[in-house]
Amino acid sequence: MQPSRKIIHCDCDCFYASIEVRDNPHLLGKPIAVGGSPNHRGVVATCNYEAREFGIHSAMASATARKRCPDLIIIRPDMEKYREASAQIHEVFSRYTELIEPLSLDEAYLDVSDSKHFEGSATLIAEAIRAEVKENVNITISVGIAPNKFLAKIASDWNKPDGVFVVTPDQVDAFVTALPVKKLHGVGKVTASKMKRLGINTCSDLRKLDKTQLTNYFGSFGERLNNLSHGIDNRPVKTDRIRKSVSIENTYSSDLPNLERCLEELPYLEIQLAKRLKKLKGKYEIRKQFIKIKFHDFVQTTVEMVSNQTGTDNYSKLFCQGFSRGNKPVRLLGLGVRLLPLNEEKFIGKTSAVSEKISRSSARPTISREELTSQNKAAFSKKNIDNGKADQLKLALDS
Ligand code: DCP
Ligand code: MG
Repeated sequence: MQPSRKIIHCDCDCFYASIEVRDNPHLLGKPIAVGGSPNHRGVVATCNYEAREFGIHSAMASATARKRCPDLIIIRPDMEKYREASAQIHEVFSRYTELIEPLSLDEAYLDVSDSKHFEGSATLIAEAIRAEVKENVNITISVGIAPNKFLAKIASDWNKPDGVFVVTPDQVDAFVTALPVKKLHGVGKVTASKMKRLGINTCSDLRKLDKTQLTNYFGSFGERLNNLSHGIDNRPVKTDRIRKSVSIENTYSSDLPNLERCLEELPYLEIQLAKRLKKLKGKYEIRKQFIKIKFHDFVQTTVEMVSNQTGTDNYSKLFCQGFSRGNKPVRLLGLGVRLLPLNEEKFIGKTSAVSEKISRSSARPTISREELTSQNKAAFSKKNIDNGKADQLKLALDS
């Protein structure tokens, strides 16, 4: 039998909002959100726990958030600041192990099974990380400690904010038995309500079904459900990450009335995409190009084509095709590429966490272009991509 692993999942509490409160102490105790303006179809990126009391959450329209809490203070994101804090946090992690799988700016898995710190006590390592993050970055971070990633992630959420929760190997069985199925990664609203109809509310209910029954009900997810319901998750902490796609999207504060206006937006979107792709240069090859259109009535469509490079002509064609499916005003446009790692062998069997990350990043809110300051507008030139000024663009459009 393999020795039990020690996995820590670290996740900062209301990350962007914590940084804003840290830097503006007069905000302490008040409900705040970080996101776009309610007058420009902005979206909440996150909010502090005071605001969560009003039912506000990430990805909610800022206008709805303001309705739920008229005193809500909405702050525009400052990505530079969050990136800097993120680098400091990840630096703290790296003092305790080399086996780190970063999931986002504020979140990572650490495998400390072989760490020499604190005589290998994962609990003491986690406490030291929390203390150092508080000391160096002046925000709180919650941690979960467990023998695998799935349980560590649930555990970090268990006592949030500023919390710690440990699931020791001996406790796994009891912990999982009582766990509501909606806590399982991959069980979204649709699967959860299907399970409810079947009388499955906890992992203990799931365990009553055998693998075949689970596969009959839930397809290829059935086998994983069977493992999770027994507390089994053998996924390693992966220090190499692969991306399957890169994309950017923009929500417009007033609808784009026709195809011509959509095509006019294409160069701006391409600049942002190019900036993201530049970071991945040499690691991936482009497999496909795709576009996304969300019409004013929220009906959305994506169109893709096989291509090994990005090209305005291709994107124009895709926009024409996508637009013709609705022929109505457009509220959101997106551009992207699907990728293949150049050194594929290195990544074999390492794809699941990436889809996790991608689904998360696609939920990120966009801020309308009309909210750009004139300074930001100046960053809209291909030249500026190379001298770094396009960061302002990203901040304004894609925070
Ligand atoms: N984020 C975003 N859009 C989303 C979700 C998150 O822009 N739909 C950003 C803002 C968050 C940060 O990513 O501060 C980290 O995301 P988390 O899911 O970890 O959320 P928080 O750290 O804000 O809150 P929690 O305390 O629940 O972890
Ligand atoms: Mg967080």
